[in-house]
Amino acid sequence: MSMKGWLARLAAGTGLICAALSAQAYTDTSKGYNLPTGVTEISQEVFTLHMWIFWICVIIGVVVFGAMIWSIVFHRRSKHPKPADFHESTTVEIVWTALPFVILIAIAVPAAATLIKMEDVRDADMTVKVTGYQWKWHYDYLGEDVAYFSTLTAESNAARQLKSGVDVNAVPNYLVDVDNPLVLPVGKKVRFLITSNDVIHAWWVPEIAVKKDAIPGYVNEIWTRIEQPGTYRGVCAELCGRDHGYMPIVVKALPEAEYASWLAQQKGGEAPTETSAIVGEPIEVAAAPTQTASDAAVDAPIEVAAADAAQAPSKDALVQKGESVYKANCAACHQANGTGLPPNFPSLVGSSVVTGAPVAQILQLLKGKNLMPPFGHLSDADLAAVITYTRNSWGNDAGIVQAADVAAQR
Ligand code: HEC
Ligand SMILES: [Cu+2]
Repeated sequence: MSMKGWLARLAAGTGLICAALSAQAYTDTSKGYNLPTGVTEISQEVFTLHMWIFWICVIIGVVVFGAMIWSIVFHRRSKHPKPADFHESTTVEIVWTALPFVILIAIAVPAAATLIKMEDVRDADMTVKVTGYQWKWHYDYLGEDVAYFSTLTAESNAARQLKSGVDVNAVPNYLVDVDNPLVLPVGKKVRFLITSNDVIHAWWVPEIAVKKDAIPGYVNEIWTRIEQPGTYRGVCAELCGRDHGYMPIVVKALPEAEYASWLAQQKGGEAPTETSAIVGEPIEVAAAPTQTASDAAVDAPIEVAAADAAQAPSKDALVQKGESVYKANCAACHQANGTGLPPNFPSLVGSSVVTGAPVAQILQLLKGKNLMPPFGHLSDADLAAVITYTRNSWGNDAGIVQAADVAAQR
């Protein structure tokens, strides 16, 4: 084939591939190769900017490589054994200085406008403080008295363990699902205050175009206004240690009325909503007023009077909730079946601490011990549940612990 024919084919082929890729990019943005267009005004602006700059780069690439290839092919030595020897063209110098300048301005002006908009957190309708932890997120609805942790679902967490034997393709939303998603209203300007409790994390949800570092000692600001109800997933975007890949983010955007009732429910501490069914109500449950904090009361499993059942959960409820708290927080060291990884991580099966007086176990969980980190950041209710779970699993039978018992030791 002649050189010309070959070039024509190459050009046609490249054109087809480009066309196919860009069609793909525009139609299937969530699963394709491109950025998602997202569900906020800003995310759409970011997407448009991205495409605009992408095509500028494509044109520059085609022109530069085109000139290069053209020169290489048509001015090769066999064709032009005696090269032309011109230099210094003022016109060319001016053109190739002015043109990039114009292109950069054409990129910078709209990009700066969007950046300024992103930073403008004034007149927010509500504020959520987002705190990164190794390896989970904490959400605090400022002024609402609603705050909770959001961790990888027990299902994903169990499946990810070495030799879990679970087919991860069968786990829905494997590694991008959490127990308690961040619930936000649609159409409201939500300001985020983003910080960290330990190392640098980054809170990133592509579909709402929010990506901000969470730095200990600093509070970064950003905002969003979600336009479409739905579930939007993200991940921590700053390498933050061993489990960096296991602290996903889920934002659930609800229509305003639904959001309002969800919020009311969180404040009332009512039955867990469907969004938090796995770990139970994410609020810090106030100490149940029915119990005294004396050691006697702690030692003896407390009979829950029917009238107080709403306040102090039953053994079954505690064990059920405790299991998911355990899977999320303890199983990595003590293993799902409680046998631990001796000699470093002791077995909880028949452990004297687990089967002994609850106070010792409560204190060990609140304060930590040697290699075991403290778990004081968990709510009283979660701690009571997980302690009850360990006391009543794997053959252990050592009574229950309520939130008030935990509160008494804080
Ligand atoms: C990072 C690993 C790690 C995690 C996570 C962890 N533990 Fe431990 N745990 C330990 C280690 C290490 C010890 C032994 C501490 C010692 O005595 O030096 C221990 C001891 C214990 C003991 C006392 C056992 C005994 O017989 O001495 C209990 C009870 C316990 N852990 C419960 C829990 C619960 C409940 C959780 C989850 C909320 C949890 N642990 C999470 C590492 C861990
Ligand atoms: Cu992180």
